[in-house]
Amino acid sequence: LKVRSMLDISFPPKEEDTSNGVAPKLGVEASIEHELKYRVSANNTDARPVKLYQSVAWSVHDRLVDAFDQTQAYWKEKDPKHIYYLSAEFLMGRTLTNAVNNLDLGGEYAEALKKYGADLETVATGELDAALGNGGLGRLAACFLDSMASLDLPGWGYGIRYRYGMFKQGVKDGLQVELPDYWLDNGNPWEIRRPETQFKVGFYGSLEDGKWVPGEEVIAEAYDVPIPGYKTKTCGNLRLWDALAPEEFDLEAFNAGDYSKAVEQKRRADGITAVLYPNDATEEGKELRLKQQFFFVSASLQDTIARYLEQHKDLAGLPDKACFQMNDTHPTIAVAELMRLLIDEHGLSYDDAWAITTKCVAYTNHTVMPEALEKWPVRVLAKLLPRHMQLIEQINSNWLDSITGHVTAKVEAELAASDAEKQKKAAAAAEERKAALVAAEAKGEEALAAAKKVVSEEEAAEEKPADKATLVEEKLKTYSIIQENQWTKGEMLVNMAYLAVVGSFAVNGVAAIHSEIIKTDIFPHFVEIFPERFQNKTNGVTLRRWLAYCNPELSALITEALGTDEWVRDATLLAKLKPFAEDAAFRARWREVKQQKKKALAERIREQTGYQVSTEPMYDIHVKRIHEYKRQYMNAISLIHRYKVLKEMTPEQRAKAVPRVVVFGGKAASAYYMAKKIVALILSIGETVNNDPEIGDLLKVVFLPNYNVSEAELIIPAAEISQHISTAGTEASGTSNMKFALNGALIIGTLDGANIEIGENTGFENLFIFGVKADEINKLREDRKNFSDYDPRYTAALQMVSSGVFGRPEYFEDLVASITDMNRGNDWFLLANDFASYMDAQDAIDELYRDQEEWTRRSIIYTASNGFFSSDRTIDQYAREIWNVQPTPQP
Ligand code: B1N
Repeated sequence: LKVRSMLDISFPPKEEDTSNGVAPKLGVEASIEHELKYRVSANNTDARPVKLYQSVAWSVHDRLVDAFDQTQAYWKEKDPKHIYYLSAEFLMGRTLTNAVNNLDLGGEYAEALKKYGADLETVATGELDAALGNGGLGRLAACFLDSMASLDLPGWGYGIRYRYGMFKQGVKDGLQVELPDYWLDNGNPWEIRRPETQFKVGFYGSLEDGKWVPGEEVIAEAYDVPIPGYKTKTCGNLRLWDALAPEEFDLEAFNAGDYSKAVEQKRRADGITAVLYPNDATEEGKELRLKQQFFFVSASLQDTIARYLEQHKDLAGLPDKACFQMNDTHPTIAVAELMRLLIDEHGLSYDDAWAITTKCVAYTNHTVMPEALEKWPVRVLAKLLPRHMQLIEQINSNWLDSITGHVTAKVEAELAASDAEKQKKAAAAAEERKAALVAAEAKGEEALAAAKKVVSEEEAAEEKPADKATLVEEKLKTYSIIQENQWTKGEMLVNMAYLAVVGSFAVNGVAAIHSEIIKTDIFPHFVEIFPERFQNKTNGVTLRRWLAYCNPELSALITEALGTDEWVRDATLLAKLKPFAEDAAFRARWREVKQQKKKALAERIREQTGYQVSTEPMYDIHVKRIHEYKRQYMNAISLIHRYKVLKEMTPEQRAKAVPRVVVFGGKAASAYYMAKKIVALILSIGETVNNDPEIGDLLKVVFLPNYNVSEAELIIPAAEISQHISTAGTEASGTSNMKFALNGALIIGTLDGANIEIGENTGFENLFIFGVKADEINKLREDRKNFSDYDPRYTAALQMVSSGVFGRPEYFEDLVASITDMNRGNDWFLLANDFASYMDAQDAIDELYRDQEEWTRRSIIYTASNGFFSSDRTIDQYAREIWNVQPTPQP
């Protein structure tokens, strides 16, 4: 439904080939000048760096628009099947460097900027990060867009244009503070507003004669963000939706003199796209969040169907032209919304609509953490989306009907199997009872009476026949999309992951181990019904941003060694680097690059924290969202121990110690109590250790605030060791592990997520692997130890926290309790179990670092071994094995 009418203008016939803007006809230099003068009007100001950035960005923008228009026109003409990547998050970071280099204009822009005495790298820092995501899940979506365009795959991302992205993290009085991230502050040259593309999205209301009459409507308006592929003509699209109040309602209210009603509507619409929820691998269950989800899903599906119907009549053909990949459960309402659109708006039957939906929709699971598996109360869904709730009930009842036969057969088989067993047991029990009676009889009247009572109770219990119907009903409940809340009895919940599995033709996990765990622990009963639906697609990262552009020095070295830069497109070529690991001269140059990147990080640390760190020590990096399962806390405890050991050393011993700079970074969700305390603990340890004159350069503990994509681009190339130490079985994949490995950082990690596949590719002997395995976790959780059994180093370190060595002992009391007190967390993530082997791994790291030749050799092996983790490989697998979408490059 296009709600805005266009003025009736006839455009002149399109020119052949390029140029619908002015700037591309100008050379790069002239276009920057043009933008500086006219777009940002910098001539009479002291052309501040931000203005120069803006001009360069607008100049690049015009070139992007050309590529974008041509690609989209070509795809429209060829009409290939498209992939639509539905995601509540796209963590894009900065765009300038990526766009310039993907368009292969790096040389030209560098040349043009000389006139201003600037280089591209510096100009690029004028851009604010687009942080429309929390962490790995959102960044993965951004990497996927880059790979889709680079592989010439017809595809769009669909999401939300949040006006406030992920909060800015500051540090005040040793605590995290959250500041608003108004990323659109300087304007955004990378988006194109499309006021001509608007759709209505309804909420609330009621069903009248089976038809949904929404009680509130907002307008979704499109913004397009061109996504240039790497050295290809292809330019994909990320379409983000903004929410507007419907004008006709506004007008009505104004006319009726109801100003406050009009304002209220605007406020409600604004609220939908105002801010990204800052939760990573947790969910809050807020109604506004569901509103956001439905808002962008509905607009995206309406948009796709509208474009499909421009070129096709019969919606039965939709699955040949469109596939919707749901990035986690956040867009899962798509299953119900696609059904509604097909049935209510386009007149299809339920069965036809279901056949189409289940051929169009696929689902990626990103977590097994129970608190992140979305479950919406039926009450909330029925109020906000009454028609969708009705459809979900119908979907569920059809689903349960379809498997009743299977479940009944399963129950019968179980009954039969246990029957023989039971009979055996019953016979044995009867024997026992007989013997007991005989024995009791010998003891006298009183004992006999007591024994008879026990016998009759036992017999009664045993003879209760297993009621098949009840068993079937109980078992069916475990398959049901709608379930009772196990904590709040009586409250019914919609399990969005189950809805996703039932509605999708493919379900995948994001690393090999994770894809197994979802089959065995999360969806085992669904696997029984459709085993072929479950797949693995191991995550990947784009080598453009995460190696070529963030580490140009290392890239130049790789290109020189391989004699080509083709590895940027074909990451498997990195394997050819292996022999260079044996070349001492090459190793020296490799080390030089690392030193250079360490220097840049040291400079950043000084700027941001005031700490002066040397570039000589080992750079040990632990950056990712702060979460108990990721165990930054365990690292912190190990550092307390390290500090204690250093303090106790003689000067001679200290001279032999291996110095380290340990850098932490990561945001704690604003409502995540323990995570915020972990940040505070790290800050406090740094405060004590870094100011201890006895320690000097032997140990620095730095918390670098506001970890985000741009900081990561600076930090990762500087790392010598990186930490990925989640409790086995909890981190679905991890993606920074891949980035670190590709930049030649060694890994200390558990057998979790993609660490395992990195180990397989690199050779496990080259990683520092420690800790218990995923399949031991459940048992270990059951028999957690007493505090007194813990490793003495661990106990002593915690004692130091409690006794106030790092200040604020009361503040850290419940953090300590969470891993030592049976009733207050009880060490759910098993820090105590892994601590000793973690320390062994740390010792091995120190030992290896003494041998710089061997260390560098391994570093090169890491880069050479991990081309597999290019998101080009991941996307190629999605395209072939799930989407059935073909590369469609322009000639
Ligand atoms: O997705 C990444 C994985 O590499 C990480 O291991 C995984 O933790 C991450 C609710 C999430 N899983 N779930 C989320 C994010 C936001 C939210 O509101 C859950 N993020 C992940 C990419 O596969």
